[in-house]
Amino acid sequence: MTKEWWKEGVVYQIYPSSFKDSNGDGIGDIPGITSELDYIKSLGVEIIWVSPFYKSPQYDMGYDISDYQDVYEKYGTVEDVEALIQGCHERGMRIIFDLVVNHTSHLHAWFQESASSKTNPKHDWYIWRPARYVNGERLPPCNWRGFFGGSVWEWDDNIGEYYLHLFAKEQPDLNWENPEVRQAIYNDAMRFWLDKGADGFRIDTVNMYSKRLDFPDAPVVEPDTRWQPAYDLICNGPRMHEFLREMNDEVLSKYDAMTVGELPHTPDPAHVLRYVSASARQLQQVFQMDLVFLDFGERSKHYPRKWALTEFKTALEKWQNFIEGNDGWTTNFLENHDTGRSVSRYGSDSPQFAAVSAKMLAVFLTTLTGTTYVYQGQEMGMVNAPKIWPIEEYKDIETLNSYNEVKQITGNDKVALEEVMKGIQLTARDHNRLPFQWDASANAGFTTAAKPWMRVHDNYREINASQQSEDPTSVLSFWKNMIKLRKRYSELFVHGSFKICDFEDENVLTYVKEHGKNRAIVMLNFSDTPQKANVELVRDMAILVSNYTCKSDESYLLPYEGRVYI
Ligand code: ISL
Ligand code: CA
Repeated sequence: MTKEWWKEGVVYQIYPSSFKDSNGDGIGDIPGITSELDYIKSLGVEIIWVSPFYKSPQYDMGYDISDYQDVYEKYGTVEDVEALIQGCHERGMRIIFDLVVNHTSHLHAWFQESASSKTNPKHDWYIWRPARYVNGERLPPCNWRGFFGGSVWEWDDNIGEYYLHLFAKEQPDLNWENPEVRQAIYNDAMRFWLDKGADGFRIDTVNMYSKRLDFPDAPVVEPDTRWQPAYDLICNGPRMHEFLREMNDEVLSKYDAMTVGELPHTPDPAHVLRYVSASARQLQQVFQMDLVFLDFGERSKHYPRKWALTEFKTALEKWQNFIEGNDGWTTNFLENHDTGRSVSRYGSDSPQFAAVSAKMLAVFLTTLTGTTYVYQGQEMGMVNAPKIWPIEEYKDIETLNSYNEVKQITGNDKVALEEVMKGIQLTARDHNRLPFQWDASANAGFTTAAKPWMRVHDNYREINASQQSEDPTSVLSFWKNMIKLRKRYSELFVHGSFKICDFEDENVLTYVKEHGKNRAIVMLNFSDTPQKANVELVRDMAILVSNYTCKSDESYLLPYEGRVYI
C-alpha cells in the first residue's frame, strides 16, 4: 500500500460557469472560485478539479478550446488563474485542470490553418478524408454516430474532404499520429499550466486519441438513422497506450502531477489496468462509467431504464476489487458535470427523503476504496431541476440535440416529446450545471445579475450552503464529518479491502472494509421502506456513524439509512 496525496485526498470538482459570479454578469468566473476557497477548504477536501476555463466559443461549455494558453474572457484572465493556483497552495490544497486534447474548437488557430488549404503545414494536424460516392450520393468515410448525434464527419467545401469530429462539428479531432501535434499539445496545453503550478490534470476522453485509420463501418443497430453507435471502434485505438506512455515520459513524470483519465466504454479490467498500473507509467487513475451510466437505456441516456441494486453491486464490486493484487488505483464518484444529481438518481429527491438519502450516499462515497470525487453542490444534496421546467430552461448541446432529433424524426409528436423529456428530467447534463446555491438571497447568492446564465433551482431557499453551514444536522455538516472520518480511518476506507455481504439483496447494500486487524461494516438502505439489518454481522461492533440522529431499533434500517460499524 503506497500512500500518495492523489490517493488520500478527496477531490472537489468545480464547474466555473455555475460556481460563483464575481462581477454580476450572470456567469460564474475564476475570481468567484478564488473568493470561495475558504468554503472549499472547510469541506475537508484536499484537491480541486476545475472544468475547462480556457478560451472557447462555448459550443460545449469550454470542452471546445480555441486557445490552450488563454482564458475565456467571461471567466477572467491568466493572472486570475495564477491567483487561484496560489490561493489553493496557500491553503494547503492542490488544484488540477481539465486537459481536453482529443479535439480543439474549430476556431483554434491550428484548425483554421488546417482547413485553409491542403498545402498548409498544419493541414495534417486534423483528420481529413475524401468522400465515398454511393449511387452518385456523397457519403462520409464511415457510418459512425457522434457522441452528440449525427455523423462524426463534416464536409468542408474548401478542402473538398470531410474532417472527423467525435463530438460536435465545432470540435474537430486532432491528428495524434502527427508527432508535431503531440509536441504542441505537450507544450501549449500541459507544460504551460504545469509550469504555473497546476498539480495535474483530469484528462478528457482519454481513450479516444488513437484512431483506427481504416475507419470501418459500425454494424447497423439503429435502422431509423444512418449513423450508428461505434464506441468500440472509436475507443481504445491501436496506439493509445504508446501515446499515453509518451505523454507521461515527456511531460507528466517531470512534475509531481496527478492524472485522472475519463475512460468510457472500456469494460475489461485487464485492459483498464494497462492504463493505470503504476508500472505501465501512463495514468494514475481513471473514471469508470458503470455506475453513472447504470440508468441509461438501450436507445440512449435520455430513455433511462430501471436498474436493480444487484446490478449496482456488480458494477461497484468490479471496480472496488479491481486493484487487488496489482499496482493500479481506482476512483469513486456518482456525479460530475455530465450527470444528473445523485440524490435524484440513486436516492430520492422527495422532500421526505432528499436529505437523508443524500447523507446515505455520502456514507457510501466516503467509505469506498480509491480516490473519492465530489461535484459542487453534491455536498449539500442539490437535486435535479424541477420537472415542471420546460425544455427552454435546458442549455446543453447533448440534451438539445437529442430533443431536437426526436422533434424532427416524429414531426413534433407530443407523446414522443413527452417521453424524451421524461428521460431528460432524470439524466440530462443540465441538472448539474444549475447555479450553486450559496444562500437564500435572490438567485441563491450565485450572482447579483437579474438573470443568471442558467435558471437557479426553485428550492434554493430550502437547500443552500449558508443555511446548511449553520446547521449541525445538515447534509453539508454530515459530508464534512464523513470526509473527516475518511481521513482518520484512511487505511480502512481509502486503502482497505472491500467485500459485499448481501449480494442478492435488492434493497440493502452491506460491505466489509478490512485492513490488517481493523474492520468496518457499512450498511446502506437504498429503499424508501424499512429493511432488516443483519445485526449478527456486527455483533461486538459499535456504530461509528449513522445518518439518522435519533437512534432506532438497530435490527432495522430506516428508509435510506446508512450506518458504519467499527
Ligand atoms: O456525457 C456523456 C454522456 O452523457 C458522455 O458520453 C460524454 O460525452 C463522454 O464521456 C465524454 O465527455 C467529455 O468530453 C466531452 C464533453 O462534452 C464532456 O463534458 C466531457 O466530460 C467532449 O469534450
Ligand atoms: Ca462573471
